[in-house]
Amino acid sequence: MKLFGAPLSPFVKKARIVAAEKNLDYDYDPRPSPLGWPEGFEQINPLRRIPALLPDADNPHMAINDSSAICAYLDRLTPENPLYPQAAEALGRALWIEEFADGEMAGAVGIGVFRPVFFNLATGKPADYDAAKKGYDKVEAVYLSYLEKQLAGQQWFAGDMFSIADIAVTVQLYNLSFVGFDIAPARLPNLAAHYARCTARPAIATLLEADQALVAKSGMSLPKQPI
Ligand SMILES: N[C@@H](CCC(=O)N[C@@H](CS)C(=O)NCC(=O)O)C(=O)O
Repeated sequence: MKLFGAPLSPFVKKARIVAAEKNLDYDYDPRPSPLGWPEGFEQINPLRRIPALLPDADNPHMAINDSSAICAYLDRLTPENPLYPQAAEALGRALWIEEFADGEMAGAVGIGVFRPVFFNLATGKPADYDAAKKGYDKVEAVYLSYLEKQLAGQQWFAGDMFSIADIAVTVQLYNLSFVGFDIAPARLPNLAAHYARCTARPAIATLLEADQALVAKSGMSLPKQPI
């Protein structure tokens, strides 16, 4: 199978974390990105979004698009390390938290915080940290504070297992951290501990290290922001 999409996309990262947690091999094409699409990518995903997955690399018309669809597909490929709870309530909670993180929250993180810094720098403009700070304040007030409460008294978001919900939240927190906005443990202790727990997992740590190596190589400066 072949997975498409730039590594810094949180949705691509979600799919890559699931593949890594499940010990699945895949070919990887990192080229498609909101900053540039390879010719013909619409044949794979008419919505022109990443990630996209071809179970059969030679058949672009049978793609599975959207990270949620891709992750559920990958989970079913092997019974090893299931990432979706079995019990109805825990499954429902996992899918809700995944949707919460992937939907409006991802928009607020991506457009409000990540883009004013990273897209500006990647296109030769100065980072707009004023806009990003405003964006971050909204993300914390509306989304992170809700997630903090959801973790009260529990290690993981859904039931007692690491699941797709934990991955979906982690990739969003990572994109905040990537552009300098590390969540404050004093205000969000449960979420900060959860993030540390998730990013210590080898499947996740390896991918994040690869991103940091890319940034170091590019010479881009992404200073930590006081929040
Ligand atoms: N719900 C989709 C969202 C995918 C998405 O929006 N990806 C972004 C990159 S992070 C994208 O492809 N954006 C296209 C654009 O901005 O033109 C998923 O979970 O895969």
